[in-house]
Amino acid sequence: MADPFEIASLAAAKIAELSGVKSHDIALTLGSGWAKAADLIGETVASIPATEIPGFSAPSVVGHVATIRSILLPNGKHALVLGARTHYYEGHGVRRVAHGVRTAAATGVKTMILTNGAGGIKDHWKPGTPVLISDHINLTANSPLEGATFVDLTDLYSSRLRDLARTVDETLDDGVYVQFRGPHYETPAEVQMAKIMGGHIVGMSTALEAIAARQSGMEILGLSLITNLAAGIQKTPLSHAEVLEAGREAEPRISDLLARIIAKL
Ligand code: 8IG
Repeated sequence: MADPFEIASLAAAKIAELSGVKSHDIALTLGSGWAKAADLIGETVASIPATEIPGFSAPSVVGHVATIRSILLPNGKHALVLGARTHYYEGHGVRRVAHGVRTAAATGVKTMILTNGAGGIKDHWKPGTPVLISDHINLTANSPLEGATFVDLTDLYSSRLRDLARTVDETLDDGVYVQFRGPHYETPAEVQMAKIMGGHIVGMSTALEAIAARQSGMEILGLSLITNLAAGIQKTPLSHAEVLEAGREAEPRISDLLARIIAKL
């Protein structure tokens, strides 16, 4: 199979060709609840169906929009918005999971913003609360890195960028993100395990992407929208419909937060 970094370069070249933007400065992966941020951060220069870019394919989850957008920010910087995340649980392997992040790096991006919808373990968090990711625990038993690639993950979720986010909203709490494989949600016992391990947020996407982003040398900001309390923390069963509803309800507020953070980068 072709080298994943070569496919990422091909994807970056295609984005440059179709958008007319030679290089990008910032990239965002927008998870559940965060999609409206793309409309607020600047002027859309190009909106490209992900299927036109090498290495991307149609997403499998309703509510995940498969477009890649180039946005001109008010400060003159260029942002690449990846609306086409591939989740590990889709079963296409870690190369496909890392492709968006590697493509961003190949377009010149130095700051990678990873957002997601996730479950909360801290019981005072309410659905609709945005939180900063401070670190992660990767429970997928996999890595996007291949071979003897020993990448340091200290301060993976940049403390500099977390501090900067708190200049926009000083009330932002943070937590350790625990990535499970999914696509099932956790059992209450698994949530208790994650809590005992030091976790505060449960999700299915961001840890593997962050590792790939660090390998590519980007600085990372991770943001979770707590759309539900994790299984057993909330007493009622989890439902995807409830998750989407919490996302929709919080969307204007968190999109505005993200736009204001990006303006400071
Ligand atoms: I949205 O409770 C969302 N994504 N693993 N657990 C996991 N992923 C999630 C959850 C959750 N909620």
